[in-house]
Amino acid sequence: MSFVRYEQKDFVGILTIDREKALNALNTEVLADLEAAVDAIDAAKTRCVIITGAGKKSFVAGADIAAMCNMTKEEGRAFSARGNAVFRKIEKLPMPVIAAVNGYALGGGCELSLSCDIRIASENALFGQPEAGLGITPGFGGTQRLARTVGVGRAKEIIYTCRNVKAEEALRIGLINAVYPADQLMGECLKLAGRIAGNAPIAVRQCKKAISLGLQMDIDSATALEPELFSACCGTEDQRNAMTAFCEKRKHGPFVNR
Ligand code: DAK
Repeated sequence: MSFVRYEQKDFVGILTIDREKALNALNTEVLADLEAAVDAIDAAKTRCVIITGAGKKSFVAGADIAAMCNMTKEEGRAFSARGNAVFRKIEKLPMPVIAAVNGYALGGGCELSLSCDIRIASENALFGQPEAGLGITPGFGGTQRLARTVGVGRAKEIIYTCRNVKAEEALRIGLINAVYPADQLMGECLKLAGRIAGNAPIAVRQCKKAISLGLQMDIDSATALEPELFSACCGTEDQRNAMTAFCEKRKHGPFVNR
């Protein structure tokens, strides 16, 4: 039995981490299933992915504490490298990924949400990096992506104090993009995903690349990257059709990903 369910709704892939009795905590089996599910995404027909947690209480309550209890230094290094590799794979998916954060997003859960492009949360969502209180550091990219998302000072304060961040504050500090009542979360995420999927897939993917790669470069290299990604869109069927339709003052047809 897999700890990750995958469902395809039109152009949107929905990935649900399903280990509800442990609040979807990540152990090696869950990480393996997550990686297999990510690897199996059909990039040709998937224009946006949503990641969420099973149940009403938790997105992911962190890495599995019981599994980490007696880790040796070598095992700790391997576990951290494993999680980082899977989360980086999610971050590098060609299409946008939305985290539908439906409750606890602690430790590895917060880190998983940070490897997604966009975070949408329910009102009961709770973010935090409790690792220092457990005698460890965040090991799945939290020290890097939280600082890049909310700024260095805020990230350090959240990580050093291990305090939890409620959805309302998460919205205020830019950790999430929007917050909705729990029963509306999935509907709103599907709406957002549908809106993304309604745009030219090749162009959206080049936009993701431009932002994600460009942010890691100096401004000269980053602006030199833009013409390359722009030119990759030129001459595609979708670009020609959309621009011709504009010039002829009519609506273009659906995008075909060519
Ligand atoms: N790990 C394992 N089991 C967990 C879990 C977790 N992170 N969170 C919850 N559970 C389990 C509970 O043990 C409980 O199991 P049973 O007793 O029923 O068997 C079940 O889920 C329900 O949890 P509670 O009974 O505690 O539910 P409550 O509503 O009372 O409390 C809670 C919910 C989320 C506040 C509480 O469960 C809690 O504080 N959980 C731990 C949250 C946490 O500290 N998360 C961060 C984990 S540390 C690294 C690699 C990775 C990482 C760091 C380093 N390297 C190797 C370098 C990442 C670390 C983390 O994520």
